[in-house]
Formats: sequence, structure tokens, C-alpha cells
Amino acid sequence: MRKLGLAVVAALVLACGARVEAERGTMEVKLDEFYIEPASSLVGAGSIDLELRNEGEIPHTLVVATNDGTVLAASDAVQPQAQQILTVRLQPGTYQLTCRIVFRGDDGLLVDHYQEGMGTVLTVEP
Ligand SMILES: [Cu+2]
Repeated sequence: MRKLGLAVVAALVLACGARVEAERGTMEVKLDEFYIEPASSLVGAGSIDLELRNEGEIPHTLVVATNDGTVLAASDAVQPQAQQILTVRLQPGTYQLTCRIVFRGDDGLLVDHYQEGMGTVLTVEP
């Protein structure tokens, strides 16, 4: 009976392990005016393909940076309704996901997507 119990536990661990690995490899990140919405704010360490999906009406970017400002990965401008893959390798810790589009409008006022709300924190666990 004890052996059977161990086998069941081992099977569950293997099944869960495979599922977690699959989820760690890819994550959708929605971009819109003016927010960044990752499918999860918590991912496992390693290489991850961020599937950027711009659901807004203006271009956006995604920059992945450490808390001291080191940029680890940055997308090109993602056009409205377009998608782009941004691959980044992450160690355990916390990272800033931001859109870095900044421009001065015709009225002379600065528009900074980050200041408008396009910033969120991604936590990476071992
Ligand atoms: Cu933006």
C-alpha cells in the first residue's frame, strides 16, 4: 500500500512538473491604453517567450528591466492589433515591465506611456 502511495505521488509530481514547464516557456502580455497586463505576475526562472499583443489603438513597446534599470530585453514598437514575441532569460527576482514610448504632442505636452500607467512588476521564482 505504501509503495502504491509513493507511485501515485511520483506520478502527480511528474504530471505537475510537465505542466509547469510548459507554462514557464510562454506567456501572453496584453498592451493597451494605458496598461500592461501579463497573463501572470509570477513566473518561473529561465527563458520565456513573452507574446506581446497590442489590443490598443496606438503603438506600444515592452521593456524588461531590473530594478536598477538594466534593460534585459526590449521589443520594437508593436503596432495596434499586432503581435510580437520578446524572448528573455530571467533569474529569480523582481523585474519592471514598462512601455517606453515618450513623445511631445502637437500641443507641446509630453506624453509618457509609463507615466500614463504602462508599468507593472513581474516576479520570477526559482
Ligand atoms: Cu505604450
